[in-house]
Amino acid sequence: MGSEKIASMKRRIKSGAAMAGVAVIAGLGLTAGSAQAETEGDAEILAGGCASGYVCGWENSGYGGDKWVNWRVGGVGSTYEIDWWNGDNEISSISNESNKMLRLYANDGATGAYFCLGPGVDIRNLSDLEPDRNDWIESIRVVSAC
Ligand SMILES: [Ca+2]
Ligand SMILES: [Ca+2]
Ligand SMILES: [Ca+2]
Repeated sequence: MGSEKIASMKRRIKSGAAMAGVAVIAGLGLTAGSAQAETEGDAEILAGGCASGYVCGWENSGYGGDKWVNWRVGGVGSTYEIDWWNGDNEISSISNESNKMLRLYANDGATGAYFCLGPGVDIRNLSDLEPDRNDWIESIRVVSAC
């Protein structure tokens, strides 16, 4: 209950900052993309810059804005805790560049509702999922099967 309240407060605070920074973020995105072009393959570029073996999650749809999740995916059973301030209930696009099946959870500590993201799967806009999973994910666990 308390954490949901904080999350929605945080969203309101941050949305103002995001609006003000739109033009700057777009410019940085272009720079980052061209820098990565020399070291990564086409698939990683198309997914907005996520290294092989990693799962990445962005603040905005289209693999844009702050990349709050950039985790080198561990073995089955390992959990990644998205930071409560930098990422919880903010992820809008995600790219699984690992060969592992991932569960993406509504709450901290791999608890609550979840959905699965297969190996190599990218979701450009989590709002496209049914039900809507935009600004929803709080933790990630590696599983052997969904
Ligand atoms: Ca979290
Ligand atoms: Ca977001
Ligand atoms: Ca959530």
